[in-house]
Amino acid sequence: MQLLVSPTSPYARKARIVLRERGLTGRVNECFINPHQDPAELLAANPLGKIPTLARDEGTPLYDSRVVCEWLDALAGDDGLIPAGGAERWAVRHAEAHADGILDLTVATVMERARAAGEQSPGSMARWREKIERAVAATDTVRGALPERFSLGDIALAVTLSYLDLRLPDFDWRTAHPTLAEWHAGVAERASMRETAPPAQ
Ligand SMILES: N[C@@H](CCC(=O)N[C@@H](CS)C(=O)NCC(=O)O)C(=O)O
Repeated sequence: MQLLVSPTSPYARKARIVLRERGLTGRVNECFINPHQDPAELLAANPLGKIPTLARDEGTPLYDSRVVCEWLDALAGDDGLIPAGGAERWAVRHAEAHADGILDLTVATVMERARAAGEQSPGSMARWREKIERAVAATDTVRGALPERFSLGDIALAVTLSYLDLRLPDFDWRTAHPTLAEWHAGVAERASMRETAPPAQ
């Protein structure tokens, strides 16, 4: 089975962390590609040309990090990273949606910055930045609802905060949110986080 990823994609990093946390690295190969170059193996599996995409041994390929993470977690068996039901399940699902929302705005900002100066929309970028800062300010509360046990919610939130460090280094979220910073530092120590850290840009 092939998991199509890149070293910097935060969405792919979620799935790469799930592989490690669930002991699946021997069953699923990580295949590094650049999705922005539309490689044939990616387009053959995912017409949207996005990562992560999971090319399974049997069945259709799966894509979108939420689907891929849930499928991998189920593949590994019980007692996984997503509670089966109840309030804990919704807290984990909500934390992932919250984190992915921040990622979407951050990725949009990166793409906008890559456009020629005259084609950028400073108004849109300012609005996205307000949303990012507002959502990060709400993250302690979102995190506080998560189960005691390490979950996909923790993974998504930690990956997102690390991605802010990579792409919006001027946003000093640690000074504004010291409790969140302390929690992030603890999660960042995990082997799964260290092994998937993006290369310095
Ligand atoms: N909602 C998707 C987002 C995936 C996504 O946008 N991945 C980016 C990499 S960070 C990508 O593949 N971009 C290539 C492109 O848009 O052409 C997910 O959670 O998997």
